[in-house]
This record gives sequence, structure tokens and C-alpha cells, in this order.
Amino acid sequence: MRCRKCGGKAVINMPQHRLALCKEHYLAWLPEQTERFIKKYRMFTRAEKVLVAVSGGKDSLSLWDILHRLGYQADGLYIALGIDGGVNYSAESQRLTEKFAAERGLTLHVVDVRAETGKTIPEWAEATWRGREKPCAVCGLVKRHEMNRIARDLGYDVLATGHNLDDEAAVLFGNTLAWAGEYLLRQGPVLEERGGLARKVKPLCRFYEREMAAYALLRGIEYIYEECPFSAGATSLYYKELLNRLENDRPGTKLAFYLNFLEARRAGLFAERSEVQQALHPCPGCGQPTSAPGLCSYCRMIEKGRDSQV
Ligand code: Q46
Ligand code: ZN
Ligand code: ZN
Repeated sequence: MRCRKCGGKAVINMPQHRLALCKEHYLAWLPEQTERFIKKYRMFTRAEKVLVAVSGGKDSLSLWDILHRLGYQADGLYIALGIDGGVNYSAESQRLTEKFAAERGLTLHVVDVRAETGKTIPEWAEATWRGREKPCAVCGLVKRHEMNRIARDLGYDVLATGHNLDDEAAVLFGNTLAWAGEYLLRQGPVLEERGGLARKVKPLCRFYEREMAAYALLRGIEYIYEECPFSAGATSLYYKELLNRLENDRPGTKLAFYLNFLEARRAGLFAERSEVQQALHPCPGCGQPTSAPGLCSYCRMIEKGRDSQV
């Protein structure tokens, strides 16, 4: 397989684009494409301050690397969840994230959930009804809350996450199976700022997971290979497997599924749902916007889990 640009040895073949590239041209192509998507979906400009949520994994660190190379004002936010799982997951991912930032002279904010709230994520999960199965519901709630809080308190215009096409297609697949209109309406490369919630963007949403892995590897980014120990058995992983089988037989299916969805949404397929978007008001506990009557779900979780002993 030859690189389409220089005829050299290709390191990656992307059948859905009918494109094979060598290392040098791939490392240039991916940031160029990212720049194209940032502009196409009007994610942010070079005048805006971007907060990148980094987990220590290949996607978020690559995203930070790319935004930095493209000359955007991108700082990092690492949320220390306190997850061990026998592989020292949180400690190791924090170490790699801090190393990444230090080597490039980038600004990294670290929020330690235990220092902030008195308990780690698994302890919060244990202490509340939400934790009966897995801590993921609690974890998602805390991560969203902290990301918004830091973005607001430190004056960031936009929050960027490293979700790739495989992540987005799996979520879309789940929401489509359930015809979850409200979620379908909100899924996309950009979630506009509303009622005090920072704008959220996903600049990598059109890249396959294997393309991101190839980028991190070829760029020499050191990232944590282990997934969070609680991700095993997640429904989203099952959907990813199913979509990979489709993709194997019919290359491009995943990308078409996602892009055709965006097009249908743009054309107004889910528009009538927009009226049911609930109004937001500030939570009396933490001041962040919520649609719940009274306390937001984060504050209700804290209230519920505060007194229980772990
Ligand atoms: S939600 Fe669940 Fe993730 Fe939190 S506990 Fe781990 S798997 S990190 S994306
Ligand atoms: Zn080349
Ligand atoms: Zn609250």
C-alpha cells in the first residue's frame, strides 16, 4: 500500500476515504482535518479559551496535542476519580497526563474528587443508590458537574472532549434503538451554551477509534492503555462490537450512520422535539443550571451519600 501524497510506504489505509498515507502525511492530515471540522461546525476560534477534558487516554491527549499544534488556546482539565481497580487506573492516568503537560509546557488543572467532595467515585457509588451496579452514573454526574464548574469559574468559553466516531456511533446506536428523541436532539459535534452551561464540542467525532490510536502511536504520545476497570461489560462496548462487524463487511458504514444522522437532524427530523427542552434554573445548592425542580441531581447525590459511612 502506497501513500497517496508521496508514493512512500503507507502506514494506514482508510477505505471509507479511499485514502492511504505514510507516517509523515498522516500526522499532517489528521490535524488538518480536525481544523476543518472545528471550522465547519463552528466549534471555537483562536480568540476563545478552550478547556480540554483529559483522561490520560489516547483520544483526549491526542486532542490536546492537536489543538496545541494548531495554535488554539487549549488548557487541560484532569479529574482524579480515585479509581484503582487493581491496575492503579487513576494514579497512572494522572501521572501520564501530568507528564504530557509538563513536557509541552501546557497548563493543566487537576481536580481531585476526594479532596473536593470527601469521597472517591467508588465510595460515592457505594454510598448512594446510584452505585448499586456500577459507579458510572455517579461518575458521569461528578465529571459533568466539575467540568462545568471549572469552565465557568476560570472563564473558559468552551469545553472540548475527545469522543471519537466509534464513541459517537455507539451512543447514537443506543439512542436510536430507544428512539430517545431528547437525546438524539442533543447529540452532535457541538452542544451550544445554554443557561450557564458551557458550550461543549467534540472535534474528533469524525475519526475512527483506530485512526486515533494510530495518531497517538505515530506521534509518540504516552497514554494509558488500560480502560477504566468499570467499563468492562458496558452496553456501549457491545454496540461498538456490533458496529465494527458492520464496518468490516461494509467499510464506511459507521461514518455514514453518524453523518446521515447529523444531516437528518439539520434538516429538522427531530425539530418538533425542541419545544420539550426543559427550562433551566440555577440549583439552590451549587448554583449550576438544572432542569430538576429543587436541587440538581449532583447535589441530591451528595446529600444522599454524605452521611453514609464507607
Ligand atoms: S464513567 Fe464508568 Fe467511565 Fe467513570 S467509572 Fe470508569 S467507565 S471513568 S467513561
Ligand atoms: Zn506520504
Ligand atoms: Zn446543585
